[in-house]
Amino acid sequence: MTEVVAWIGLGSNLDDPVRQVNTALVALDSLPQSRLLACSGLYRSAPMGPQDQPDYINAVAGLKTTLPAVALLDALQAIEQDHARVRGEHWGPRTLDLDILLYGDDIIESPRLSVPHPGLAQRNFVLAPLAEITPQLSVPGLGKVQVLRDRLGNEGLVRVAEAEWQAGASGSEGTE
Ligand code: A4P
Ligand code: MG
Repeated sequence: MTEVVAWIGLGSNLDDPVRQVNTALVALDSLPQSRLLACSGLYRSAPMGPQDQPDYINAVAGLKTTLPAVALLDALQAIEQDHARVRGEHWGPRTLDLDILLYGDDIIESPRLSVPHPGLAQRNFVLAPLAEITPQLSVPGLGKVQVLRDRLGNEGLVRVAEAEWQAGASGSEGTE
């Protein structure tokens, strides 16, 4: 079975987002045929899309896995369901969103999956945590993560102090 490194984007802006992201990381590490290789720090980011929603907590994790891409998507959606994710408005608030940013260097265009994730190059809340853990990685068709990250500014983005997220601090949801 082929082993690949998949890069997963995590996002939450409801019901104690720091806790949602931390428990999602534990769930990722527990997936079958998979092992968590790396995870970034947490970033607080202004919402993209509708503005009448709380700030997000975003992070990125690297997962070594032999799960095929669609099986990985199924597993991620099951974790989202465990986190009481209710699919509502497009780009609307959510307890947990798990996106496959990259699956090895595969390019996938299917009804359920677009990989690399189509928003990757435009989102500083994805590229900043990704560059923190794998700056030299090449994104198929787009180039190096660090170069892509450097093209974007830091607008709306703040890295959360480790003392805050390691304590699983609550009260992180909001618009400070
Ligand atoms: N899908 C296709 N490709 C992928 C992929 N690479 N990874 C399909 C995961 N899913 C993928 O997703 C809808 C469908 O996308 C899935 O059923 C899957 O088959 P969803 O999570 O149900 O819906 P969504 O998340 O509302 O839509 P979308 O377009 O995925 O939104 P995004 O791009 O995830 O953006 N602001 C900040 N600051 N931080 C955020 O994290 N996130 C969003 C959601 C909006 N604003 C944000 C943030
Ligand atoms: Mg999504």
